[in-house]
Amino acid sequence: MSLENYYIIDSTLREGEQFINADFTRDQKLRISHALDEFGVEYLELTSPLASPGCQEDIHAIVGEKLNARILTHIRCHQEDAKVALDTGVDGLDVVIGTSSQLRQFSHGRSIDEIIDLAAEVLTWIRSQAPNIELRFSTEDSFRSEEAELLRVYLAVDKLGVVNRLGTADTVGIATPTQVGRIVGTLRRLTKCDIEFHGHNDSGCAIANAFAALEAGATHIDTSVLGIGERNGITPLGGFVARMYTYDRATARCKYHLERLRKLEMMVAEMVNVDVPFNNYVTGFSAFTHKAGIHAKAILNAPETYEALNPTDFGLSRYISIAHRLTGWNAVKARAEQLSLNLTDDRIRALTQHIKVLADERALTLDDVDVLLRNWANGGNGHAIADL
Ligand code: HCA
Ligand code: CU
Repeated sequence: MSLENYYIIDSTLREGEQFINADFTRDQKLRISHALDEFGVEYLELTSPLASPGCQEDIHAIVGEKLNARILTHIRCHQEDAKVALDTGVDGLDVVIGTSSQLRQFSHGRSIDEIIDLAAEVLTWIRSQAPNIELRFSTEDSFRSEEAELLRVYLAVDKLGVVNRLGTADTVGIATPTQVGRIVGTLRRLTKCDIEFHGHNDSGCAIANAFAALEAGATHIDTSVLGIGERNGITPLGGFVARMYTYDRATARCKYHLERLRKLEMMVAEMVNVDVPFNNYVTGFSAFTHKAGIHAKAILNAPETYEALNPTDFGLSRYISIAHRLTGWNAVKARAEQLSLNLTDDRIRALTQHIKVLADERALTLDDVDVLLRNWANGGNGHAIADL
């Protein structure tokens, strides 16, 4: 298996705009577009021009920036929507229609045969109007759709010979990697189109599902910065990139400016008024911290022992915590060296035991340990908390 030819369709400005706290201004959309383009995502997906007059103008503005990323907009399977979308000058249209019984019953009310007829009419018309546009057809709620019906829709669309890409969407976040692999794998065998996966994260599988889709032959993955979207969102850009980096570091480093990730996330987090979670992929505050003495020792010898991601590739640095009772003398010694203090290994070992005893009694800070190190380097060896 070789997963070098994958493309990110970042949907922060479409799915992400559906996040409860997102109300992007034009200026914010332009800043996000530029930051994503500089990071290196291959596509930006923008909210439908039918959503509001402002959204329509936003698309014109972003198209006018002439970014490297290709610009897509996302529309319902309606000729009227397509007409307006084509006038915006985007590079591609992402057309979607629901195929699950839930969506057919409670959303658009069409049968599978009617969906096939409508898709044929709209997609053929788009192609006749725009021979060079990138055209994608996706089924909403693919993974709760009846598999035979779903395939009937995809194969009918594929047969039209007018779309570049078929999209699969785990709209309610219930699919498992095995299920995604099966549907995408079937499409891979039966069609020559590119295949896109869009996965929600309601049950925590969005990144794993995206990876399973690629393994099964998908070519395009939808993401958003910090995963923002409807409810608790979709595959997060940073987490997806971390996944691909651990699979093939060289390709991820070559495709994307990884060191720009943190700034991009901080910017979007501020715009939508959320904090970056402490355990966020790559950029969470504890992502490169090490605590237990055994870990610290190995990290000091060779960081890759306990780090699958190299923080410096992301413009970040690791932190070894020593002010606690799980600490080890190698880490304490490394700190003494950082402070240019002269202590023999025996003294460092004794001080480490002392730190453990103190830490059993109360929480310590790095400052506390630094004071102890300096005292001991000056000949002291107090055994009471009072020496802090
Ligand atoms: C939504 C639609 C969608 C569309 C995905 C796609 C989904 O519910 O807002 O176009 O492939 O999750 O099904 O985002
Ligand atoms: Cu979605």
